[in-house]
Amino acid sequence: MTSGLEALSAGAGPRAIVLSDLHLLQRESPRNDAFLRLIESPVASSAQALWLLGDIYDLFIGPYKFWGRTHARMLKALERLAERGTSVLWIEGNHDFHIAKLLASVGVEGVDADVTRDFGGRKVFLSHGDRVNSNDEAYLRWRAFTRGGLFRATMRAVPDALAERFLVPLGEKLSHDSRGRDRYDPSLRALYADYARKKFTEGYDAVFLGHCHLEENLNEGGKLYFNLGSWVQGPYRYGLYDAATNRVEVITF
Ligand SMILES: [Mn+2]
Repeated sequence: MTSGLEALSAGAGPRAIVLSDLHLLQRESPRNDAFLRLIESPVASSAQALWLLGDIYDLFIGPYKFWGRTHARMLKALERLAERGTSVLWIEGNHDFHIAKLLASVGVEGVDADVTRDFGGRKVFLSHGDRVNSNDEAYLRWRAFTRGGLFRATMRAVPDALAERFLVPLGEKLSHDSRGRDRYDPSLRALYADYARKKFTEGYDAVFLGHCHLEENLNEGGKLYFNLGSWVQGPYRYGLYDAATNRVEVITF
């Protein structure tokens, strides 16, 4: 049995698998395969929740039917998890959005917003984290445009076949461009930690962010800030959050 993918034994509190910024490709790859193995594994079906915090794919946007075909195995696996009682939440990132309807069709909650959860008595804050850096005005404008009604209506107006002809090569290009260019500003580390501390003062016990690709697993005064980093360079791993201890164990598989 592969280590890290076995079923969880009964714990004192609920546990959640946390993933963000995997930046999976449009086609089969070892990285895509690792994600599929994880969501098809006993560890995923024995966890109470699976939290996907955005940018799971390098490009996965729009309400198109062809995604149902190209991502059939992934969607089936998430559907199976939801059916077996793992609560699956997908917070949209800046590489995967306008997918809530597609996700709802397989029993997965897709959200274009920050999420507050009561998880085993812990007040948990979940976000992609792309609005943490309020100095990045160009990005925030782009974000507002791509999430707005005009962009959404334009995407809806594009026929499925045309979207596939355009989006799949664009996704491959994005993945190619981002290879070897995964260096993020280290000064963001302090900015993100301070953002988490602000959430602690608002009463949150645990704060989960992604986006900045800077791995973090901070415990301060019983509070937790966790960021998985990204899979672009690092090993294939997930965060296992235990509400009983309010800590995350990073598990490489
Ligand atoms: Mn992002």
